[in-house]
Amino acid sequence: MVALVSALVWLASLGSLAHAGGVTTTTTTTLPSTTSTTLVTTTTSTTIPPSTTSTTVPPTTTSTTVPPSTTSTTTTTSSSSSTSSSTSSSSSSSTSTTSSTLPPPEECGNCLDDDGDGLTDFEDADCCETPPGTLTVERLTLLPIGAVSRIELAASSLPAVPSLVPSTQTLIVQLAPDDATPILCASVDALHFRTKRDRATFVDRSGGVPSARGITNARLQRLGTGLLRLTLRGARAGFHTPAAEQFRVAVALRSLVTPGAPVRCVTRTVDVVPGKKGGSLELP
Ligand SMILES: [Ca+2]
Ligand SMILES: [Ca+2]
Repeated sequence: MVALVSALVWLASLGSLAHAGGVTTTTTTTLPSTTSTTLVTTTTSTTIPPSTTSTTVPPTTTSTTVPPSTTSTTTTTSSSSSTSSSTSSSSSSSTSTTSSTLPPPEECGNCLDDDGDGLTDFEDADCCETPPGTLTVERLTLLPIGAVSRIELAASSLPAVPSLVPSTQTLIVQLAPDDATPILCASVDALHFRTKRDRATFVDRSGGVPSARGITNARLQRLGTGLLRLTLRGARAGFHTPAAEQFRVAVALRSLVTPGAPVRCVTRTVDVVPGKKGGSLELP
C-alpha cells in the first residue's frame, strides 16, 4: 500500500515536472511573437503622419507662390507703365515727325512754291479768295532777247469787282512754263496806275518800278459784263524765254487797303507754238 502511494506521488511529481517543463517552452515561443508584432504596428503608424504632413502642407503653401504672385503683379504694372511710356513716346515721335514733315505754308508774293504743291503764290488756292478761276488768254507772244524777253499778253474774264479802283489794288501777273516754277512774277501797286473812268493804265518806260520786272505798259479795263480785261507789254522783261509747250498764266488783284483780305485770282494754262522769229513762242 505504501508502495502504491509512493508510486502515485512519484507519478504526480513527474506530472508536475512534466507540466512545468511544457509551460516554459510555450511561453518562450509566444513572447517574441507578440512583442515583434506590436513594434511593427507602432512603427508603421508613426511613419505615416509625418510623411503626409511634411510633404503636403509646406510645399503647397510655398508653391501657392505668394511671392511669385506679387512679383507678377509688379511685372505687369511695370509693363503697363512701360507700355504707357512707349505709347506716349510713340505719340510724341509721330507728332514730331509729322510736324517736321509738314511743308511750310504758302507765302503769297515771294515767287516760290513754298508748300510744294506745284502751284506758286497766286496760282495756289491758299493765296486766293477761292480756288483760282479761269482766265481767257487772247494773246501771248514771247520773244527771247538774250537774258530778257519781249512779252505781249491780252487776257480777259478777270473776276468781277464791285468797282474798278486800281488805287486800292495791286496787279499781279505770273508766267510759268510747263510744270516749272514761274519765270515772271510781276506786280504793280495801284499807286502807279492812272485811273480814268472804267480804265486804269500803268506806264513805266524808264523801268522805275522794279516789281514790274520790265513790264512797261499795262491796262485794266472794266467791260460791260463787269469783268476786267488786261493787256500788258514789255520790251525787255526780266526773264529768258525757255523752250516750252505750255504756259500757266495767273493774274490777281490784291487789296492794298486790307492786305489780309482774300485775293481775286484767275489762272489759265495755254498751249504755245514756235513763232516766226527764232526762239519765239505764241498761241496757236
Ligand atoms: Ca509762295
Ligand atoms: Ca504752293
